[in-house]
Amino acid sequence: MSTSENKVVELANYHPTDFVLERVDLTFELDPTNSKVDARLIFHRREGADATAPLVLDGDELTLSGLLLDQNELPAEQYDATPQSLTIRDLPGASPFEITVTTFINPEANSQLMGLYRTNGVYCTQCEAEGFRRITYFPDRPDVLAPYTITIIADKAANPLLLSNGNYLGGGNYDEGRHFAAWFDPHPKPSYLFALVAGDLGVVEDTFTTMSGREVALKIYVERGKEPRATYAMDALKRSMKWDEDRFGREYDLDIFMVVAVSDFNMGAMENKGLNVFNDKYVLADPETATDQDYANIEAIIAHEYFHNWTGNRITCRDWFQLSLKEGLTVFRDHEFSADMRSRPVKRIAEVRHLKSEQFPEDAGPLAHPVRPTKYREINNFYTTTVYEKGSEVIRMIATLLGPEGFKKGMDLYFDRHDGDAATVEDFVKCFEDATGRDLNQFSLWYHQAGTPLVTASGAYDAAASTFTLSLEQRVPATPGQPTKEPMHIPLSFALILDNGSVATPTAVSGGEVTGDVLHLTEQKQTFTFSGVSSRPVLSLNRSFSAPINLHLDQSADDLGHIARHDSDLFARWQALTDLALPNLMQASRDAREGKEVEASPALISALLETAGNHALEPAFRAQVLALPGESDIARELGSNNDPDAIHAGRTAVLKAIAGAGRDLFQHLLSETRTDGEFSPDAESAGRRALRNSALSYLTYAEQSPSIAAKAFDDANNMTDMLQAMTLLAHRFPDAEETSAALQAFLKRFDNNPLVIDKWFAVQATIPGAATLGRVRALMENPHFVRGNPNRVRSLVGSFTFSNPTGFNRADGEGYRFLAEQILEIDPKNPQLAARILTSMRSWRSLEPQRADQARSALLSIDRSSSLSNDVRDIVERMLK
Ligand code: 0A1
Ligand code: ZN
Repeated sequence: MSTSENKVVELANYHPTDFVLERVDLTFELDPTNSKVDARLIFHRREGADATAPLVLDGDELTLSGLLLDQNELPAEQYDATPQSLTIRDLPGASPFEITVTTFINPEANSQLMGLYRTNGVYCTQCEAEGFRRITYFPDRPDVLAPYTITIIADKAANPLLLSNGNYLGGGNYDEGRHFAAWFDPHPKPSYLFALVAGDLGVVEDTFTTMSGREVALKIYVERGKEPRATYAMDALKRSMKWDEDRFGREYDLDIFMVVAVSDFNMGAMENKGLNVFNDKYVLADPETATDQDYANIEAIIAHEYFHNWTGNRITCRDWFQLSLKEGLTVFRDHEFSADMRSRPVKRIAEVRHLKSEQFPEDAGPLAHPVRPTKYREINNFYTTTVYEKGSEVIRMIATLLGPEGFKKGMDLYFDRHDGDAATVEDFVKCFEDATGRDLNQFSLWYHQAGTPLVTASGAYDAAASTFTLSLEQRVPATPGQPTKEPMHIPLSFALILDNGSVATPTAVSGGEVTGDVLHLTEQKQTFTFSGVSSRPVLSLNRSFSAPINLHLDQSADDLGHIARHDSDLFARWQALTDLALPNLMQASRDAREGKEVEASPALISALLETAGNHALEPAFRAQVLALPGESDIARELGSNNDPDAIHAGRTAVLKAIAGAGRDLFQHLLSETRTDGEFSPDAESAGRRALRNSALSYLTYAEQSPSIAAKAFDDANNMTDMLQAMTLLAHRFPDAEETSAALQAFLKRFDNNPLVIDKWFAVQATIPGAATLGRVRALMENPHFVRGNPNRVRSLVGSFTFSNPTGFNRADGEGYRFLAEQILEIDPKNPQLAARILTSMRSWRSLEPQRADQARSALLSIDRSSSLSNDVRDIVERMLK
């Protein structure tokens, strides 16, 4: 993983292993710099496998210290060991044999955070995707499943806690101040789900009684003193367990379920069987230090990892090409969970915003790949928004196509048929075909063709014939390695909305399949005709974002306004208002670029203010509407030759015009949403805070003075309000005295809380404008900037490169040079982190020529380095192709 090998792994070369792994027995003697690992592995040769094939085990930076076959030492000529592999020849035929491998590893020196490492004095593992091979030589692939017995021996005073997967077997004192614990996981699992944690941690405990009446012990381990901040996560866990029983009929299957929060972690969290390991950012929360977004993230990620117990662990992936089998499905499940816990339409709006701002650019750029790729050079680079979020959208479409009952039948069959398997995407789709009889052959192209389909639609009403005709055309853009595409099966939810707001019920439809309110677009061009439509309807298309597409449908401001007022689908209302705003924002960017005066459309202003002041609508929805498309959304719509400064200037001018026109309303909203009572993180209260904070944001445009944001900062009694006020101060009035006072006060108050310090860095890294690079460089010298901590690096470097379009894309190219410098610095220590941050340049080709040139030079400067990791090498080469 860490070395820059040139190996491409291809799906077409998949073969099952020659040897079947029956059992795994691991003994760890933990030491910060020299931990001993004894791995006893029982294998037998697979029936029908080549009788002379050697056993080849994977390694990564390993040294072999001992090797036994059935307890006897092996002669040197029978095996070859390198840091990357252990090959053993002349092994028995069908009868089982035992291999014992001894390795020594250095957890303290493991800065990649893959395999066994130490974080704040705690031993912890991360094995997905290929981290287990950094612990011992092993068939480290997801289709090798076995039950594991684990013994952990460690110094008792420093590590009172010794945890691994499965159920606790027992433990006791060992020697010289050491003690041990043994765990057994009866559920056969692949090595990527192995976990070990040892250290001294605090715990929050609870229990859950499953639907069949079994009591499960629940434990969330956090740094000592932080226990009160883990109670929300515990509540989210219990709700997740109950929801998975109610909605999917899935029950938990061990005596204990544990979550451990650590502060150094490359990703969000990891679903190790019975022992989830979390980035503490997604566990710890209290009103003083966590925002509403933090609470929502914790709820979603706790659920996501828990749901993996069935979709990922009980049924795992045959190979890493099938990653979306577990990730797309588990994201779909966590989205549905959050929708049930919160407001479904508001959740859907947030999902689609995220999909469009993260996945659509990936799918439109040099890193585009199918949900089910066919080759990779570095699997760590495929934990992408395409595999996760687009993968989830594909499953949502299956649910739309089959309806709730058909979908449930297919899921039940999947759980029945594949429990205990390492399965494929084809296996999954087949379950829905077999359960419902529906042919999903064409639909499966969603897994195999990359790129966001563009659907162009136009409607025409014929009053004399009482017909409405809808012409549709689809085109899937070329993507790397896929120059031409087949037409897809695109389910489009629709409504024909009449003048009085009711929905037309046509007497007949021709031109293609329509089921309920879903149109099936299956050909490149298709025309649907609806008969018996007595007056001109307004077409609402792709309601609830039933398909992850770009839709071009020319609609008048009046028609969009009609949808915004009348559609029963709140998502469609939000979409209509967005469609009203986008052309205005795009024109504003063009005008700003040409030095022309920017105008805000009166239709947009009145529609927004009407929605903002409409008490019949939930506050969270109104806040979503007021948060107009962002600068990156505008850049995406403009498509090419982008000037981020002009986009920023144009958008700001439109916001100011809205703020000016809506000043009274925003002031009214501010006082109306004031709450002095106790903080509650529930969705409704969070929605009220969101509306209040968008009103505040507009007022800072209308007032032109920092005083209102400074007052909000002083008055804030929770982190959501405080962070928003500090962000408004810093972003609108970076040089004001009030701003430096607030930043200083914030740092002083929270300087012992790393997760809050991350916010302090991120707010400053995202101040718009060219001057921010200097500020970021200065912040890197701040004693709070800890290079080895991924959260901190992401909060400063990542926030700057991903979320500061004007600062990062400075016309002089300094932002790109800064990124190149940082990548080369981070890469030798943590290649995964470096590669991920580098993807912030994935849309460089859509910049105007001067910036694009500068971006290319920076990428080339990375490419020229001779010592890149495989992770960074893979990304930089794909981006330059
Ligand atoms: N399976 C995890 C994501 C994950 C992937 C790789 C990791 O390696 C550092 C860690 C976590 C999930 O979907 O939550
Ligand atoms: Zn996942």
